[in-house]
Amino acid sequence: VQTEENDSNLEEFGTGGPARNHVLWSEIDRVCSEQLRYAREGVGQGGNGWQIFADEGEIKMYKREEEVNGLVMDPLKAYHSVNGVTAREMCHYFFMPEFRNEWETTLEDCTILEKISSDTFVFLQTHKRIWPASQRDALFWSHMRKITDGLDEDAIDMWVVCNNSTEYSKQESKNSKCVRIFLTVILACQTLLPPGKTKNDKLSRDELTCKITYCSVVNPGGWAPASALRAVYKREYPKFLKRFTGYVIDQCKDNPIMF
Ligand code: 6CM
Repeated sequence: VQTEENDSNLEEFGTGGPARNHVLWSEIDRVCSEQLRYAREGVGQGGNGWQIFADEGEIKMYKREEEVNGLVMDPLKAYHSVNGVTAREMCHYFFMPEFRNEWETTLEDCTILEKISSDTFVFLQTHKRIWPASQRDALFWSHMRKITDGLDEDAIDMWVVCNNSTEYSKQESKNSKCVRIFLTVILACQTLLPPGKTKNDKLSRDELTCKITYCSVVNPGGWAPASALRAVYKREYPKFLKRFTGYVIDQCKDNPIMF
């Protein structure tokens, strides 16, 4: 039987593989580690500026209000927990571009500029214009990896996807009126099983729990009215997290479990 573990000829997905020789690799590796450390930091008891702005069931969303030269750059940290899917499945649907249009409601166009390796791509994404601001686009690398250290005590595995803007590819906007945004995003997921169960047991999907942390910082790249931008984020982030996780649960429900 060929498995990912015993076949050294197969590139091991989630370890960087051939991306390790790429000029962006040291940045990708560093930013992923920094973002993971940041995702693991809690939001405290309100003393350090995190304010809760969405609290619906398992979803808890926090922001810190920050402006740089009048531009809103509020960091966002969100927590969620869903049943029926694994950490790898959650990250797979976030990372793979063929599914993005199904859950990403702000997207107008998504182009892959470079496939660095099976777990590392460079994207140019054009987002829908939101009145009264100019249209925005983003050029970023995206990397999915398996995390083997520092897992929560109750977790059996962990996967992350990290997206970070880059200027390495000097691709012009598809629409000359677009303003380029700069983003840093991490989706960090851990799989939990009922006590005593392992992934080698025969499991049903209702025994799976996926614990999610999502962090993002978006620099709007140019002027956008602060109150309108905050109103957009307040509406769009909970919508994104609900829609995205619901989409993954739905896609996975009749498929074999992927760890
Ligand atoms: O992380 C998310 N999606 C990823 C895959 O698409 C990726 C993209 C992030 C882009 C986030 C910025 C979108 C907002 C652009 C509009 C700004 C216009 C301001 C006008 C105000 C009046 O990391 C999910 C992103 C969910 C965003 C709600």
